[in-house]
Amino acid sequence: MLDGCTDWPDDFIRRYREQGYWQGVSLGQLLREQAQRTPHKEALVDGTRRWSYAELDQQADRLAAGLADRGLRASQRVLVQLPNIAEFFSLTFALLRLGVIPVFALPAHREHELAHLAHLSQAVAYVIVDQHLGFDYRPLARTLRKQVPSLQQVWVVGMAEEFVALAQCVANPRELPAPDSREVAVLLLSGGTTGLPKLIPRTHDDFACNARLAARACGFDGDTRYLAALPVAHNFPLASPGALGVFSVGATLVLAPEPSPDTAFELIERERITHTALIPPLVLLWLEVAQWSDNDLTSLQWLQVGGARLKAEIAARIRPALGCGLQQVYGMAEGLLCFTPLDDPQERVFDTQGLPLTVADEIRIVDTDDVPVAPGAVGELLVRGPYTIRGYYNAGEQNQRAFTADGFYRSGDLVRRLPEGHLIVEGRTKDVINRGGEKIPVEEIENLLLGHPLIRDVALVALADELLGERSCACVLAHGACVDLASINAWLRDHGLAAYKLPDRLQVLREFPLTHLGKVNRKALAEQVLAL
Ligand code: AMP
Ligand code: DBH
Repeated sequence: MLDGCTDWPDDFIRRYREQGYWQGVSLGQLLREQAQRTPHKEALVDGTRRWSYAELDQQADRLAAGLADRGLRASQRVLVQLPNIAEFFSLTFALLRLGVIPVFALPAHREHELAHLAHLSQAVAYVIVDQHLGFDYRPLARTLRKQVPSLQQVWVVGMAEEFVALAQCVANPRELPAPDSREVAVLLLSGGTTGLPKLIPRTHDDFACNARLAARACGFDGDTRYLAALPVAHNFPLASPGALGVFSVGATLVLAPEPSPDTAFELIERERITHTALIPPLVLLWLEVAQWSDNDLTSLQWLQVGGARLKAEIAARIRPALGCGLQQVYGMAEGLLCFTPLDDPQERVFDTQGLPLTVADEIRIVDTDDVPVAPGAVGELLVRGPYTIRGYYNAGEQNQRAFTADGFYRSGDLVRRLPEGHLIVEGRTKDVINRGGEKIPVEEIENLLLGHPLIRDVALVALADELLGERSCACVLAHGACVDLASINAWLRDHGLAAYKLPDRLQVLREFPLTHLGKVNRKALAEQVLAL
């Protein structure tokens, strides 16, 4: 395995192969096999461009040959920062076929994160688009080149200026040795709202397993038309089941340049989209716009929602407003994926984050001493399985903390398990405000406040406090009329909340700061409120 990565122990490797989780096929081969089965089927749609499976396969081969001519070699890393465009996939499959490892940055990342990623991965090249949504990536490339000596080449989709156009990096396809399926295929970014991202090595075998089984859990088949509204560099729309899930069943991927309802609703109507995936804040936006949109959304069968806890009140509004079913997705780029089964009763779909994808996902729910909690009690989720990593890339010391001695990943998520196995995410280990020793469960207060008629959305954050260590601030987006702390707290008390859990402060805002993927950035929010 690639240096700096932690392999599974031999007995696990044997078991995952015997049980068919790992099929010994590289991701590049998967596309090839699909292109042989359904060459003329539409693989992806990007604006007016429509590529069949044969075309996507060939574009990848031509780029692979051209990039090999430019000196790219197996196991080198390439920093890829592309939005939802067709070239994301021709390039990715080209790199996969060369055994070159893409490091997927999000389009929203800037110098600070990119320099970190380039250093950490020792990337030899950086791939960008000239411009996207009004942002020019070329000045960013100039800065990065100066900062990171390993970055020798910059390839640009579009106008390259002093760099090299990706369109120039093509050559006649030639036979290339297929990479070993046990090798690292891609490096994903760990999310989290604090600190700089860590790199997550995913192998061909484990990532293919991830996408194939997720596609099955979501009912993808050849008739599926999936809209990628979230940035495809992220694990959710990339492989959970996302684009790779689409390609694993010969379905069609439609790319949206950004996830606004205006753009997405047009595409859903025009492309007869059947499935798409969102994070909760976008669900809210889509629900609001759907009220007055006259786009025809009737083709939409399933909306997958994940990335952060979806509130049951909002879950209940999805079918009435959008006319489709809800599937909750609880996942992490480190591996484990959970989905609510498509035939689950409504209360399970609204109130749980689903079942782990496979019986081989070993789940432990533990207290702060790593002792398993009683059945049904809340604890930290630890996980081990055929598509969950055993270590971050080049992160010896962090790995000591993030993994147990027997290879379980410490998710940092607080969950509980229902008797049937469904997991409910109750928060993160740090998602409790410790108010002078009294613990305030953030989600509980947020859920309550969400029921207040004047509150549209809410995030409860911890503010540093000399006396108490931390105190709580309810940051709210309000419906027009004014809200104040006294009336909110009176209302919370009326709803039976213990006095120690009442927010210490209320801050009405026009919007929340978001992470690059669009989750509420609690750290930035707390800083913003403190600065007011
Ligand atoms: P990331 O580190 O960006 O891969 O984010 C993974 C984390 O997002 C998980 O460990 C959870 O904390 C959170 N997450 C993902 N999906 C859900 C969900 N459906 N409900 C609650 N939290 C989620
Ligand atoms: O939040 C996530 O990282 C996430 C959510 C849903 C994820 O990685 C995934 C599905 O694969």
